[in-house]
Amino acid sequence: MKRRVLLTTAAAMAMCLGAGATLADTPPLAVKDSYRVGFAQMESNNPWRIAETKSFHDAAESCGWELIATDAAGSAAKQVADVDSMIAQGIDVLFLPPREEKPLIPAVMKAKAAGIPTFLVDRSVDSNVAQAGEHYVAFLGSDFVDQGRRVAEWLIENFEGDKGIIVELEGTTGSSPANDRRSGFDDRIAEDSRFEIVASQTGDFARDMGRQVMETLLQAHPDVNVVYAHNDEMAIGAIQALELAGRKPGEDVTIVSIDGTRDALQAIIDGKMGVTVESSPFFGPLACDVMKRYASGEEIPGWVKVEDRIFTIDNAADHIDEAY
Ligand code: GYE
Repeated sequence: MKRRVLLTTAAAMAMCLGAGATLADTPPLAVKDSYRVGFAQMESNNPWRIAETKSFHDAAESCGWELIATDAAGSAAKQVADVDSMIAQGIDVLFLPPREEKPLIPAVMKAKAAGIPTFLVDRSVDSNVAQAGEHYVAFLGSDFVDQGRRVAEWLIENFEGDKGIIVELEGTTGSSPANDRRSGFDDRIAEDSRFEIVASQTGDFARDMGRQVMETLLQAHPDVNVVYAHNDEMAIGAIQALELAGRKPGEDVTIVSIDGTRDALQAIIDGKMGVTVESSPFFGPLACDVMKRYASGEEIPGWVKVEDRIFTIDNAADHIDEAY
């Protein structure tokens, strides 16, 4: 008797899933003129985040979205709650930049359970727990390990001193760009014996915290002559702290970073910063394109990779007008 029930359940499941489908498939998306789209932003405390949110609002107009955008104000718990409320409001599709790798996994799982296809944008989640093509459709974003590696390579080629004493300002603890920008840079720089990382501490991707952490680390390591910040906002904060302490960024301290904000390009033009590897916040058009392709049944790779440029004194002035 028990066996018959099991068989019946299996047969019913096979019918629901249809030919070729498996339990691992992500929810389908209908082809429609207009979509109700959720964009659950994590915070709005820096130009990068503001540019990204604006890019989604612009895409909403050109792509025919009814956009529901929220701001979790730096709280992963609020970001999960924001996704809950979007699910309740009947979104067709979710774009989620997960603030941290693990705490946002419940939001990804709930969206899938509610039949809503999810695209992770700009940051990813822990791949041991949630996978592209199964729990979410794809991750749209940069190769953060490569960004860190390219910063290290620029430093190896351009640093002129005998000994590079490095302070590293890390991004938000537990976030994919902080984890990967650290490993990409640290692994590459370890291959050159001129360099030593004497301190590595989080500045939460924020200018103010970058400045404060730099102030403290300067007292413990007054001989620092390189600062690697995981984003431009912290680099600018570090420049402020260094100048306040009488140091000369660009002369006695080399500042290297990632993003490509207007302030960073200006700092490069002013000779205070050496390099910033691009990490573009303009995800709206890509989100529109990938979503439409998914709806039409096209197979989307698990990682839709964004290619990044590199900004130095050679080209910063050419790009500052388009910067944010
Ligand atoms: O570098 C930073 C932002 O997740 C790629 O987050 C993004 C990073 C970006 O706050 O400035």
